[in-house]
Amino acid sequence: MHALVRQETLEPAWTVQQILDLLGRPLNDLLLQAQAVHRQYHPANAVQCSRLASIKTGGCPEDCAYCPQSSRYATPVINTPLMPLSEVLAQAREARAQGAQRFCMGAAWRSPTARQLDDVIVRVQAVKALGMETCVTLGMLKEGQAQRLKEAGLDYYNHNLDTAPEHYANIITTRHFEDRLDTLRRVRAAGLKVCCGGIVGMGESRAVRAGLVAALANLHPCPESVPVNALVKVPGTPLADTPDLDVFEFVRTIAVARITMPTAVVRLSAGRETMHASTQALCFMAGANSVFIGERLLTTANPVPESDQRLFERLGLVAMPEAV
Ligand code: SAM
Ligand code: DTB
Ligand code: SF4
Repeated sequence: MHALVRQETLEPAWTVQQILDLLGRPLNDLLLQAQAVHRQYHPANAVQCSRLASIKTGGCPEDCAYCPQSSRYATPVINTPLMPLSEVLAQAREARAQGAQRFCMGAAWRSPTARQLDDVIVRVQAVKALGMETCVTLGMLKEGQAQRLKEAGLDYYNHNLDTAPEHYANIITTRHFEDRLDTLRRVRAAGLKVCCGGIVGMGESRAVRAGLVAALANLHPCPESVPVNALVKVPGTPLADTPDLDVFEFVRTIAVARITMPTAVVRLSAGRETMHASTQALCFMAGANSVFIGERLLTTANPVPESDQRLFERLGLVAMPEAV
């Protein structure tokens, strides 16, 4: 059955109101429910580890209000052309040595050209040959491009919904929520695994967070990987001065992602650098079972490997695949 059928013909699996009701539960009740779902579907203490590389940085024509790589904002990002294959391979080897199971390459494009896709394909094939899982995030894909990535051996395509449909135009005006869904359909139709999540802490209401999780959970099938990013406030971006979100709201968002998408790997994604260890521990209790490792995300800082190793030891967590 085509991936679109359920979305267009059947009732959504989750309503926004159901998710709002979950978000409003006492925290302990919500955590217990999320942890019970987690244990039913996943090994209790195993964490999937991915490593990011920004293979083409900055100068992006899009206006995503959170993003330091948009050419519209004066941010500390230095624009950099496509990373040479040798450097990609060096970073992938380092990532593998640090315990990353998956290598994710990001490019600051609205949508890749055919030529740019060729360049990415060479890099995907080389990383795949190291025995790692591969993921790329390149923006919107045109007809046939997802198929080409699949044939090159790509495992995952990352393309986030980022926020709820009704809030999308407040954050990004250069494309529409529906454009994201079109790319996700192409990715699914090509047989690639889907990595799709969003950002919280952009000044949105709880209803918007519920709307984002509903949109993700109602994708059919639901994404294999769901990155939940806490906004990294980069100077120069329109969202740089957004007030901090209550950490428990972040933990609650992780919990509802876990409950509504039980089979997905839920990634405690951007924002860990400034997140206290105890908040991260709550996120793991709420059902997060993936992180980005390595001292950089795309353009911003992430905890250094020693700090994450210590955190895993303190919490008794083990990197996948060793624990599964
Ligand atoms: N240009 C492509 C796109 O937008 O799909 C791929 C790269 S883009 C940087 C990938 C994702 O990074 C975005 O969808 C967003 O969720 C996340 N991201 C970007 N800037 C962020 C920030 N400041 N804080 C948290 N997440 C961010
Ligand atoms: C995702 O959801 N988060 C990652 C990855 N997918 C590409 C990117 C986070 C970027 C954070 C800001 C930066 O480092 O530029
Ligand atoms: Fe460009 Fe992606 Fe950043 Fe938006 S999130 S400005 S599309 S790199």
